[in-house]
Amino acid sequence: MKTLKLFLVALIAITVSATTSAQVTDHSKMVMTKTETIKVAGKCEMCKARIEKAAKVDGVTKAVWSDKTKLLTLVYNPMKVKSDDIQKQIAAVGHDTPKYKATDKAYNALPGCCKYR
Ligand SMILES: [Cu+2]
Repeated sequence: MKTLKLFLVALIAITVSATTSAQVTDHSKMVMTKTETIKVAGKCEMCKARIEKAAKVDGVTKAVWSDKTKLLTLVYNPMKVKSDDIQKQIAAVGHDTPKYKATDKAYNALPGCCKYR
């Protein structure tokens, strides 16, 4: 009887550990994403289209900018792309970000309605 009890306990232990390791495997398959909100200078709907297009580099799954709040919400895979790299791309098309400022050349190339400075 004692042996049977021990056997049952061992069986449960094995089942539990098997379940746990299966969950660990599932976690490793998950895609890591990071959500970040950054301030991006801009004015209108044209800016919105330009900023979102520039922000959608490889590894970025979502980029939404609001002309009211001037905030860009990013969802990206930090293993693939860094926030700095995304900000560089946005600055390159003429829009200031907290870390990177657009060059005068890029800024001057913006249409009149988009001049935010
Ligand atoms: Cu604009």
